[in-house]
Order: sequence, then C-alpha cells, then structure tokens
Amino acid sequence: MTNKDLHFEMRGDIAVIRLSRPAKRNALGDALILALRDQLENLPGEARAAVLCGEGEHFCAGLDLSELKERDAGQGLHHSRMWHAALERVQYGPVPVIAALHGAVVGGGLELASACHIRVADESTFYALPEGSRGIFVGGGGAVRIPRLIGAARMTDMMLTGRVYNAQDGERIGLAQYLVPQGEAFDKALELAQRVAQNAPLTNYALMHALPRIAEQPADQGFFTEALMAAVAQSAPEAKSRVKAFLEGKAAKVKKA
Ligand code: 1HE
Repeated sequence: MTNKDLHFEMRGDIAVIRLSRPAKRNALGDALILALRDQLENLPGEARAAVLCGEGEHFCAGLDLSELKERDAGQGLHHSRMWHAALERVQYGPVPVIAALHGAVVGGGLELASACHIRVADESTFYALPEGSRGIFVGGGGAVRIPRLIGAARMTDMMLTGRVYNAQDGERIGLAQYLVPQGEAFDKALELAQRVAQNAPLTNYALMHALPRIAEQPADQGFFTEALMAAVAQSAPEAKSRVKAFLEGKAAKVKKA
C-alpha cells in the first residue's frame, strides 16, 4: 500500500523511511500505519539497515485522534492489533531500524520509536504519553515495549500525571541511546545505520530476533538459546573470514572510548 504521507528512498544500502505529514505533526492514521507495515515488508533486497524519521517540527504526534471517533470495542481491539502487526514489522523486520527523533515523540509516536532498535534524539525532543489525559490507553505495543526501556514505574507516572520528559532526561532514563545537538539526529542516525550495515547480516539478525526473545526467557532457557544462536552465527563463512582478518592484523581493533 503506497501512501502520500510516507516517503521512501534508498541512500546506498540504507532505507530511509520518512513520516511526511507535517501539517498534522505526522499523526498516524490507519492508512499511514498500514503503509509503514507494507514498506517494511517490501524493502529492496539490498537494504542493510533503515532510518525512520519525521518531516517538519516533530517526529510524531501519535495516533490520528480524528480517526478515533466512533469505534466500538471490537473495532478498537482490531485497530490495536493492526498497530501491533505493523510495529512488529519494525522490530522483527528484515533490517535494524534506527529512529531519528526530534520535537514531539508522543503517544503512538513513542510506541513507534520504542519498536526501533536504536533511538537517536536531538535536543528538541520531548516524550509524553498523553493517552492518560485523553481517557484512552496505549494500543500500539507501548505497554509491552516502553516498560522494557524505562520501567513500569516511569511509564505509570508518565500516563498518570502527564509528565513530559525532555531530551536530556529521556536519554538518561533510556528512551534514547544517543543525544545530539538540535537538527543532527538524522545525520547521526544515518551514520549509525551505515555502521550497522557493515555487520555480518547474521549478527544483525541475531540481535534483532534472538536477543529480545532471550531477554524474555528464564535464564536457563536463555543460556540455551544463546548457545544455539552463537553456534549458528559463528559457523557462517562471514564470521570465519572476519575472525581470520583480525588474527592476521587486517581488521580494526577496539579503541578506547
Ligand atoms: C493532530 C494530532 C493527532 C496534532 N491527531 N491531529 N496524541 C496526542 O494526544 C498529541 C496531540 N498533539 C499535540 O499535543 C500537539 O499537536 C503536538 C505537541 C504534537 C504539536 O504541537 P504544535 O503546536 O506543533 O501543533 P498543533 O497546532 O497542536 O497541531 C497542528 C495540527 O495537527 C492541528 O490541526 P489543524 O487542522 O488545527 O492545523 C492538530 O489538530 C493536528 N494534530 N496532533 C490528529 N495526534 C495505537 S494507540 C496510540 C494512542 C495515541 O497515540 S493517543 C495520543 C495522541
């Protein structure tokens, strides 16, 4: 499904996906959420990583509230499940997704950002979950993903009190892994995506698909899944050639930060 509010381009082997509805602060209507799902399901084969960003003053104002009007309970259930399916394509899609955040990252916008693998925020970023004051609840997977980033207590506070986190505090509590000067989130996200794209695809696959599942398993099962994934990753020809290159002094060392 194509959508005029979702812009897509390839920059080398990086897929750049841009929410492009600035007049409505990139609010996510059904058509846009489905277009995002379809875009991730149909990335060009050469894509190795993706950057997700928003056009205009804000990353995303969340759910398009103008579409909320007359939904009954059953329709509400299916609507939430549609978001789950789309954001699952972000989290468990073919390539790691780096979110470039600025301005409002609120409601469903924060749920979307939470499904990405890395979040880069600039100094204009602010985070909120206004669902609490709108008389609704999160429905895009936020109840699962956001507590895993910041803990249930902080999310509860955000929703009960309408607390807004600024960019610095957002990075401090774990909403973003990177904080950059205003206007630089996209460039930093692209730089990170290019770095991520150089990894062995199986390593990226393990990080996207095995790690979050292992993190949810009891320790005993997690250790076992880790061992299986490690064995699969290290048996790939690419792992062997990369390790060989290091042992021959041809690969980069880890440098002090
Ligand atoms: C919208 C939306 C929206 C803006 N749905 N139309 N999310 C919210 O509760 C956040 C609601 N939005 C805001 O608090 C503010 O708009 C912002 C802080 C994001 C941006 O403020 P500002 O001053 O830059 O823009 P604005 O003037 O408020 O909005 C510009 C236009 O965008 C305006 O429409 P206009 O026709 O009057 O120009 C707004 O109505 C429109 N707009 N945000 C629809 N969200 C899977 S469940 C997820 C549940 C949720 O996400 S609930 C939280 C929804």
